Amino acid sequence: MNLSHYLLKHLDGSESQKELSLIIADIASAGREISHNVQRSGLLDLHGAAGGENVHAEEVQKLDETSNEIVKEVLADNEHILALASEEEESVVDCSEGKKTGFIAAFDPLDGSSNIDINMPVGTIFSVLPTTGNFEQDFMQPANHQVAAGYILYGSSTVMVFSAGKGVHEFTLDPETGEFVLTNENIKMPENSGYISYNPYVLYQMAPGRAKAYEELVKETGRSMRYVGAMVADVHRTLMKGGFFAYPAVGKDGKYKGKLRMQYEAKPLGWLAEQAGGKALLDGKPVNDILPEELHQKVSVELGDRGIMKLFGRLLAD
Ligand code: FBP
Repeated sequence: MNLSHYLLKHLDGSESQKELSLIIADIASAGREISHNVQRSGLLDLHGAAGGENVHAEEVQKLDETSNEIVKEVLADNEHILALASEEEESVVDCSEGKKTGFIAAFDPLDGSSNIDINMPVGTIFSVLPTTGNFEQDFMQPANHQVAAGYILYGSSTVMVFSAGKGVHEFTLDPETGEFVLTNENIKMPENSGYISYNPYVLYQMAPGRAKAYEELVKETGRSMRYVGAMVADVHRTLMKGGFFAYPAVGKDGKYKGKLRMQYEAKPLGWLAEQAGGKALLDGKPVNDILPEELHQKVSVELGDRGIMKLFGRLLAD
C-alpha cells in the first residue's frame, strides 16, 4: 500500500485529518527530492560547506541549504501550513497569507551533517503542531500536542517513519516508481535487545553521577555499542531493534547543557519513541512534561525501550 492510500484509509476523514494527510504527503515529496540529491551529492557538487553559519554558529553544508530550500518551498506552498521553523532559519517563517485554517511545522532539513561527505546516513526530521495563529507562542507546545512527527532516513534505502497519533509506521521509497510503500506497520520497540548508543566522549563531559549510570548500563546489559553520529539513524536503529540512545547534557565546572534541538530533533523523535512503546527523557524529564521555551532551544535526550529505560532509571537512582 502506498502512502497516499494509507493516509486515506487510516486517517478519520475529518477536515483537519484531510489537511494533515496533505501535509504528510508533501513532506514525503520533499523527502523524495532530497533523497535524489543525497544519492547524487558527489555528482551534483553538493559536498562541503555552503559558506555561511546557522543560528547555532555551525557551518552550513551545501546539502543543508538545498534541503532547507526544498522543505521550505514545499511546505510554504501547502495551503494548510501557516508557519515554519527550521534549524537553518533564525526566526519563524510566516507563510499564512491567503490561507484559512491549518497547522505549523518545525523541521531539521538535514540531520547528521557531519556524515554528508562520507556517504553515511543522514535524515530529515519533522514535527507538525496545531496553531491558534500566534505562531511564535504555538511552537512552545509540549511534545504530546504534536499531531504528526517523524523522519525520512537517507540510508541504504530511503524510508519515511512517522506517527499521526495512531502508531508508528514505516514507508520505503521505491526508486523505480517514486512511491513511498508501507513496509512496517505499528512499529513497537522490542525490549531486552538492541544496542547502547552514545558518543563515548560524553562520559568525560557530563555530570559524574550520570556518566556512571551510562557506563553501568553497558556493563549491566552486556550490550554492544553503536553510534552513527546522526540522531535520525541512531534513533531509527533504536526504534527497530530496541536499546538506548542518548546525547546527554555536556559541559564542565557543574555547568551542563544538551546539544540536540528541542523543536526539530528532541521533541519529534522523543514523542515517536513513546508512540512506539518506548520511553524518552528530555533534560531528564518525561518528554511530554517539558515545555519548550525558545525556538532553537537545546536539550539533553535519553530514550530507549521500556526495559532499558527502567534499568537506566534505577542506575541513576543508585
Ligand atoms: P545536525 O547535524 O542537524 O546539526 O544534528 C546534530 C547531530 O549531528 C545529531 O544528528 C547527532 O546525534 C549529533 O549531532 C552528533 O554529535 P557528536 O558529533 O557530538 O557526537
